[in-house]
Amino acid sequence: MYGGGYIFSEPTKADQAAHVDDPTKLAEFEARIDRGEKIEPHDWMPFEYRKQLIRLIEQHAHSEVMGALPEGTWITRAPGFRRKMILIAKVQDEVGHGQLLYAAAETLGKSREAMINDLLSGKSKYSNVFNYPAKTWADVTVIGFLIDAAAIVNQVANSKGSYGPYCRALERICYEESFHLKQGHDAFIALATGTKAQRDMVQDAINRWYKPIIHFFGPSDKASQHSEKLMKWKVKMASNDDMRNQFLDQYVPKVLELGITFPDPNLKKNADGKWEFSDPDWDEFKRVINGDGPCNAERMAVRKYAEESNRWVRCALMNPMQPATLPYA
Ligand code: BYC
Repeated sequence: MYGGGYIFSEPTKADQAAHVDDPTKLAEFEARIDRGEKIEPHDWMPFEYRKQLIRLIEQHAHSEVMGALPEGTWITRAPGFRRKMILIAKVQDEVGHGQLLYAAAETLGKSREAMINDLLSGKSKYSNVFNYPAKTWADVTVIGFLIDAAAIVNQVANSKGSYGPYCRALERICYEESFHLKQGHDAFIALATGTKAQRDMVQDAINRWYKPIIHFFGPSDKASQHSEKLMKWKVKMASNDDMRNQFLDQYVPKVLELGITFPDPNLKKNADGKWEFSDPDWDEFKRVINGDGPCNAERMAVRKYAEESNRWVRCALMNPMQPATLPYA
């Protein structure tokens, strides 16, 4: 349905458990990684490296596409024509990022159709943050400013990683995200320096988005299942806690300088440079990433509707020789 002609059959759990990589090839591969070389699609790679990359890039692609939804609902309601035009362009960019990332994941052998099916069936995850509602225009400014900033911290680090197609996609995405961040910051400042009602609205949005943003970088390093392997193979270039810390370092001051506060009395930077914060309720994080957040059902319903109602476009593209049934003009 999506083209590409890739052949991929999901390995069974038994196949995975039985798989052993050739030790000589594995050693050569790891030496390449240690030398900082890029791995390309035609190169030999360990089974687990391929599997982890598919998981991570696919989740990232889904996050971009699902991430277009909360902001997308505000296009018609954005305040003024200028903000509407900017938001249309931004939402379009996010979907384009999904396109780039699906293409990068396809180089590893999983078809786009299989990825979309796994999203729609709930098998694949996507970023926690897009399962929260964008209730007011201030939420859109928080997404554009702080979620995009958080994404940039993650993506700039990982664009220096080992898998060529993912790194190149991330580099391109980061250029666009930098514009998104600037527009989000600009819209955030406009509210934070506006009337009392506008300031209250932006404070309320920060109060609601603080926890999901802390969750965005994933569980603590101690609880992270995949970090060790991914960092060894330079897919992840910084740990979850380090990325979260870098984000807090860069962006907490930018919020506080506008007189907006965070709903956590324990948020502070220690002398060792590490940020401390209250327990952000990791049970809530687990519920949200496993399908039981405030907006999971709604987001999936919208995605399923789009998939179904646009099926005819994909069918038409897959069959260019179909004679036209209507005159062209
Ligand atoms: N949300 O072992 P861990 C954007 C899962 S969109 C959901 O630490 P890992 C934008 C994790 O998958 C860009 N699930 O995982 C778009 C794993 O579950 P599975 C969003 C999460 O992979 C529109 C389990 O928890 N960015 O910028 O080593 C508008 C254990 O975690 C999350 C990306 O997608 C989460 N937040 O590290 C505006 C970046 N965190 O798979 C903006 C790509 C963890 O075993 N992803 N989980 O079932 C990554 O870099 C990494 O996956 C993470 C987690 C750092 C997020």
